[in-house]
Amino acid sequence: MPTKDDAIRDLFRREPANPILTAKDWPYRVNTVFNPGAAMHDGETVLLCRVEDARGISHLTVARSPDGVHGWRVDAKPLLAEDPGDHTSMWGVEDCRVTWVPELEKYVIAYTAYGPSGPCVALATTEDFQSVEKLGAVMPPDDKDAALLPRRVGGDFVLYHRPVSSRDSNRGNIWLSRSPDLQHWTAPEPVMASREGPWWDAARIGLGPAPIETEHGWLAIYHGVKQMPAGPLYRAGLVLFDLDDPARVLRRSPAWVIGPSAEYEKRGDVPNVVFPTGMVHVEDTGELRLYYGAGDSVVALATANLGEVLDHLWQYG
Ligand code: BMA
Repeated sequence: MPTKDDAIRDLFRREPANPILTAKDWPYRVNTVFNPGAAMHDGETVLLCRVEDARGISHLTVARSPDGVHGWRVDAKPLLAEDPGDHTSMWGVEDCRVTWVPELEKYVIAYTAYGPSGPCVALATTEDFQSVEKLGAVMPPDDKDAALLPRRVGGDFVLYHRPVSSRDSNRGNIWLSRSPDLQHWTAPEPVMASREGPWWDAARIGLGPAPIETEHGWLAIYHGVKQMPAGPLYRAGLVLFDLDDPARVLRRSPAWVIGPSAEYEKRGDVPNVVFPTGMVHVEDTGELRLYYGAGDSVVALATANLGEVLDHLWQYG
């Protein structure tokens, strides 16, 4: 097999200050803080964190830092929360991915709205992470892990998402839909399926942070689940989509590039979970900053070099 342990081990480096955000950093009482969307705004790193409260219901709250590692300032109130009057989000909102869309001069927040019919994909926009405009649910349940590309392709916005069917033992695959206006979406087109048998990504897969445009294609991180006797094991791999046909996979890493190994990843409310949802590309240095939830309990950061990540995919994908 053309996988080199060394190449994989060194690709993403864990931030020594991990976990960079925990429930203790919150200005109000919460259970856990994890799975953050990420963006740069006004020269600062903004994380829109999933916060699970003491009832078990999640909301999304903003944390800001000058360097993306230290000195986080956490808002006193959620930016997006449950809506008791809305069937699709009466049980809370979870796991957002944030995309800066230059055409709209807005950030688009794709998140999981949760209600009695199951989780579904919802969208909202913001200019400043202080107020939001909700577009509401755009995909019926069960569907989650949605992320928008930063620009139109072939005239349409493109949203990756992960519908789950009750056939095929609930395996989840990545699909995409297209829209002229973020409101009306085409029927899903298949993009990428979970692997089979013993593979690390055989039980379910879902897209992580919004893909980044590179000259070789849209670079994305996805999570893969392996069902173990002790429970699910969440790890993450790389994928490159065609720039002009984002439903086409050009390269996919055979092995995961980051998986639970640190203490804070192997413990927590859900042990053995690395769940990437935010990515910042520092263009000057080529650094990729991957923000992820660990153990469904805390927020952690791992960094890589974009060139090395693309080389890795090219060589082993
Ligand atoms: C997924 C989602 C995530 C969670 C992960 C691991 O299905 O619910 O929010 O982080 O499971 O428990």
